[in-house]
Amino acid sequence: MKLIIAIVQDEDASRLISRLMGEDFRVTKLATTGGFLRAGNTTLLVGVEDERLDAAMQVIEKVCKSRKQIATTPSPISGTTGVYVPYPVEVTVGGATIFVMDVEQFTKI
Ligand code: 2BA
Repeated sequence: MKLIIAIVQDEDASRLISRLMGEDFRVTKLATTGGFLRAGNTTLLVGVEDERLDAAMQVIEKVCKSRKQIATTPSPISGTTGVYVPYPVEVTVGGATIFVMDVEQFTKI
């Protein structure tokens, strides 16, 4: 068994959960925050049998879109002054950041 940890944009989360559930995957949704943008994103935990891993990955790939975002992020003016000013940055976020892990044990009690 594998555990998919998929970090996706909030805009894609609802549709992705519906699609995964529709294909009989089990999903847990976590409200998370990206370290760089300090903005909300969604992390999904999906436990899948090895033979269904590819199918789950295909659903994620189909639903999740990459988007450009302008973000204002704090950055030091100088390393020594300790003064921080916001500045705009354009970043491309997603489609999805995915970790796939081997599951040592899966138990429901
Ligand atoms: P954030 O950390 O808020 O990052 C949002 C987007 O900002 C990233 O999109 C990337 O395009 C950009 N970015 C991140 N760190 C950067 C940096 N140091 N310099 C310049 N640009 C930077 P994605 O790569 O698609 O990541 C989307 C979200 O996935 C991230 O949100 C974070 O929550 C998660 N993530 C990505 N890689 C990760 C990793 N290796 N470990 C844990 N979480 C990760």
